[in-house]
Amino acid sequence: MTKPTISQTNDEAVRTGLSVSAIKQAILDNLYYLQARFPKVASLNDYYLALAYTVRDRLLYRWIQTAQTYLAKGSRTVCYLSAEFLLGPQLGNNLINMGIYDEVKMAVKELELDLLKQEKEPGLGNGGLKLDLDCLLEQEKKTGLGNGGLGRLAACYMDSLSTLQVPAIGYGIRYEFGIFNQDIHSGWQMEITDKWLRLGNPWEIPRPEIAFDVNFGGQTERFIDSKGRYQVRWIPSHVVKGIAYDTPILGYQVNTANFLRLWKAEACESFDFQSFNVGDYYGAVDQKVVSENITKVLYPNDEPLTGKQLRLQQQYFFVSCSLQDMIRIYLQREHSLAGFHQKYAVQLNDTHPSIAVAELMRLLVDEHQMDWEQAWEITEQTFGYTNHTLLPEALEKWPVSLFSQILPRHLEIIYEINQRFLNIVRKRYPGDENKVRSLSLIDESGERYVRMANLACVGSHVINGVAALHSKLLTQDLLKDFYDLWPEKFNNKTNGITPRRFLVLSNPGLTQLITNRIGDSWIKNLDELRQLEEAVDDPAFCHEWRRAKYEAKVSLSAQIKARTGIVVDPESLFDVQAKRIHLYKRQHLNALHIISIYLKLKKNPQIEMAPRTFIFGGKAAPGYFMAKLIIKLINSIADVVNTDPATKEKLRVVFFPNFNVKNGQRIYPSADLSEQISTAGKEASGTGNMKFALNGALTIGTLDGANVEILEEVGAENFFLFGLTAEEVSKKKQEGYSPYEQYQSNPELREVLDSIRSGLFSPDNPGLFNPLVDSLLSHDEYMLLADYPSYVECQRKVSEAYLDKERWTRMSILNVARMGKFSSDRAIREYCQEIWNVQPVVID
Ligand code: 26W
Repeated sequence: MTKPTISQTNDEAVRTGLSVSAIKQAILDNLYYLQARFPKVASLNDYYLALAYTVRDRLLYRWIQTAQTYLAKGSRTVCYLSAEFLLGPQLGNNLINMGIYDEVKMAVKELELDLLKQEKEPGLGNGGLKLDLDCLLEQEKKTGLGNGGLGRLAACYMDSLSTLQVPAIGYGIRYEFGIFNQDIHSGWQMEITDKWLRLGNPWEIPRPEIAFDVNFGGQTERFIDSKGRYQVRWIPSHVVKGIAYDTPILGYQVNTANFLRLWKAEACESFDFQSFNVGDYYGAVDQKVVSENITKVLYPNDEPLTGKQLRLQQQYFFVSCSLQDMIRIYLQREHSLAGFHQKYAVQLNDTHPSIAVAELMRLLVDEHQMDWEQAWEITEQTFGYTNHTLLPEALEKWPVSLFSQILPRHLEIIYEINQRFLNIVRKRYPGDENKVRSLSLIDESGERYVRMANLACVGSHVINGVAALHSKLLTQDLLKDFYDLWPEKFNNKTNGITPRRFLVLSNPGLTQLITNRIGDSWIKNLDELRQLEEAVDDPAFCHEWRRAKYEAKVSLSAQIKARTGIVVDPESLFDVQAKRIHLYKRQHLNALHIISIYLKLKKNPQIEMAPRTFIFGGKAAPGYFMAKLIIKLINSIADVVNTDPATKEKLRVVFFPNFNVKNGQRIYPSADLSEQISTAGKEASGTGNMKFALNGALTIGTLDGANVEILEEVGAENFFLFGLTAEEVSKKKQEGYSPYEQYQSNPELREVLDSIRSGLFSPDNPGLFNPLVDSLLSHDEYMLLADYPSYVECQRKVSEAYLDKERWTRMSILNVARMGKFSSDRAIREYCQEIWNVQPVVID
């Protein structure tokens, strides 16, 4: 691994030296001066924090270099506004990106040896601490400030922006509590609060001096200002202060360190002495509590809308802080905001930050006295909007009543934007009030709503989907009217993943094998993986390839045993479905297939099939009853199948608890088969599909989201395709789909569904899963019964293929070799060239 180029003066050696001895000394220094601990009594977490600060020191240098360079050059900057950033653990990733993973591993090993030497001396100690890098990596509390795909994509994009040396700031919310931790109690999901900040967070730098006031509620008043201009003043009912916390985002083998600026809400007055003096003690801290609540917790919903007031306050809070911060930085160099859109390319990560369109107008017009037309021109040229879902129930719309209560000035601005916009619409489509109704920012039906997707489309000069199929469906369906009006605004940017975290860090075995074969420049140019194609004919390489996969499966088997008590056979086919639990992702279709095999094995334990271990992982939104029932069903099937002597040799089912970035890094390398079985037209892209394939898993999937492009890249012969296409799904819906007919006409399917309803998997509560079976037999919204036959048939082909080890290895190598397109570097290069028009800035 070539070393980074930062020039080091020797007196900085201990503080920023990259040698094993410098790092070792720095860890000991930090243990002493930061943790106030000496080795003999220090805990693992003390060592973890000491190491984290040691690494942080070594990236701070780059961070300051980067900030100074950008300031000097006034570089055009990408601002990625996202309500979620699913960073995962930072230590390992920073070691990889700094190229000091081995040095640190060595330094920690030497520290352990010193400790062991000391152990021999009498007196109290930390009882033979197991001190190695893996244990310290284990210590890190994950940064789970996101739900799933959208949040993780934002994190991968920040990694690529730094690696491609593009000036960028990620703006988001510093939730005190991130995504809940998932425990499974007697088969049911239990949510455990994520106290990620309890032991401190070494990766963030508080910026108390970067603070902004954010208004809420109250009313507005008009006045004529000193220059005779008509102005509007907003008199809020309460003001909250937003404080910045910065987390450095290091690029891979570059000197660029961009940052993530996350906002924490605090009371302007944390203690109101007046009310205290009159004995109203609770009143004295009431403001504090109310204000801090705004960034207290992440909404654990992934798609179904909540429409909760606090959610809108969270969205406005971080958007206002972020735009005020951009203006502060801009006015450090400029005296007017006329060129604001030339400095900043602001990306709206779905509609969650789309209030930014109205907030930038308020700041330009009300706070900086710009006239409306110029302000609007700047606003539209500043924003780009990425849509991540087609599900109607996930599209955000806020009651006008709530808006007028919380954001009265923004409602006025939205009405003004709408009026001017609908004038354009009426000119373009004279007399077509249907167009007006569907394009309007206001949904006038029933309780009136503000449509955030419409605001995002009107306020942005570019709109993109996250996979080719998704972007096409957006123009044909969800945003059809906007596409007809502004086709030039629409484009596609297929998602990507960072190969640093999801291969180099999480799969060192396969990484070494690949690097030994083609060198290591593939880590920054993933298309170079194509060079692996010729290795399919190299038996030694193929053997090594199988061994790397086997070792990953062995280590996951140990994790599964440790967390669930279930013993699995690493020789068996690891069939994995890991993603948020959602009806459209069809984890229950996977469960129906498992039951069909179980029933077949019960009848004839000798049937020829590759022993299989089905592994599930994924959280359900706490209020999502059906998703929780699916988790229970999977665990109930596991209890029966894993203990049935007739089947347990050939069949194992595991629900791996608390699927998150950290556990994903364990699961992706160990899968043989990746389940991407959503109803065609429902999964916008998927990114787990890319992570599994990049780690050598073969995909069984529908023509949905990015599966379509994965199949195109790897070749139909290396992909297990089944199911209806998106067109066939909508056609079948139009023609009228009766799931009950599927049930009646397919005896095997009928037996499977009847076994569930008979209580085979819930003997003490036979009707437990009826809600699931009934919904499938009545309307089956996601076409499971229609896709069941081709799915089961495809799975039979999978089993057959797996029995042919050479063929399977060949397909696995070709999958990895052809995954170059799905690097987040490729996606970010496209965003930079086709949307943001921003150039890299090299940091010396
Ligand atoms: C309002 C609640 C809510 C919260 C999150 C609605 C919608 C969301 C996200 C848009 C859901 C999400 O994560 N979508 C996923 O985004 C990924 C990144 O583009 C895609 O790969 C997934 O297909 C998509 O489901």
